[in-house]
Amino acid sequence: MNFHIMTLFPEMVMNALSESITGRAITNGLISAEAVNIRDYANNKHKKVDDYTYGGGAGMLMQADPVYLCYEDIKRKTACTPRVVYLTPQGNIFDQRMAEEFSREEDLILLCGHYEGIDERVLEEIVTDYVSIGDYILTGGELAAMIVVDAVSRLCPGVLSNSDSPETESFSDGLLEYPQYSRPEVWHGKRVPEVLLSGDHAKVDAWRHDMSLLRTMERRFDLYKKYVQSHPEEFVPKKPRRKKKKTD
Ligand code: 6GU
Repeated sequence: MNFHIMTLFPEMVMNALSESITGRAITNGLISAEAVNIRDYANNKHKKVDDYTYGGGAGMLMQADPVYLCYEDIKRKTACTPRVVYLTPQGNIFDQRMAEEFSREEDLILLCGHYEGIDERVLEEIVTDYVSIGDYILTGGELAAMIVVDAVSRLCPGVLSNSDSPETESFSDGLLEYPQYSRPEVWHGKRVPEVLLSGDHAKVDAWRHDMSLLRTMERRFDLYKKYVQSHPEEFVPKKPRRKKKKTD
């Protein structure tokens, strides 16, 4: 999968992506990431890419032409016309389902805005997806783009080792992860739960599932409700036991 990030701060993006798991995936050729500097497409000697907004008001706007020329240049390198994700607080909220959908693309363009935004006319022509990472305002789209690239790349084949395959984690089944423990067996007087030392894999799996359910109920009741609705068979009430009659 190839990520193309359109930005005024290419170093910020590349520095983050070249570390850790995404960095290893790039080195191993499992994904590629290029940050393309929109400023390189400014057609004036001062490399200016922003201007005042028509109608007045505070702030500057990124102009249409540099963004468009940058997009056209990226498109020359891709086989098909890629989706263009514009990172904006006005977008659909990014979630695991969206990450899975993006991970099926060959190329993905991420467009990062700055200042007060981007001229609407170029957005109309090139953007296919408006995406937000949550209900708060960032200074620019770069951090949001890095989050999208991170979440999508870990779903690409080979990026994670088998032992931490994405299917066994939070959200793959709509539940939060169960608590985990490593050595030592006792730390600050706290023992590792006995069942995890039992060697009984069925029991361990059942315990982990119960803990996932409990944790999801306590911490994310919205996700818990969804899970109960989509797994009704798990919540069939047991036949009530007949009450013993009091004899005295
Ligand atoms: Cl995608 N961009 C900006 N600037 N702020 C945000 C955001 C994106 N998502 C949440 N807040």
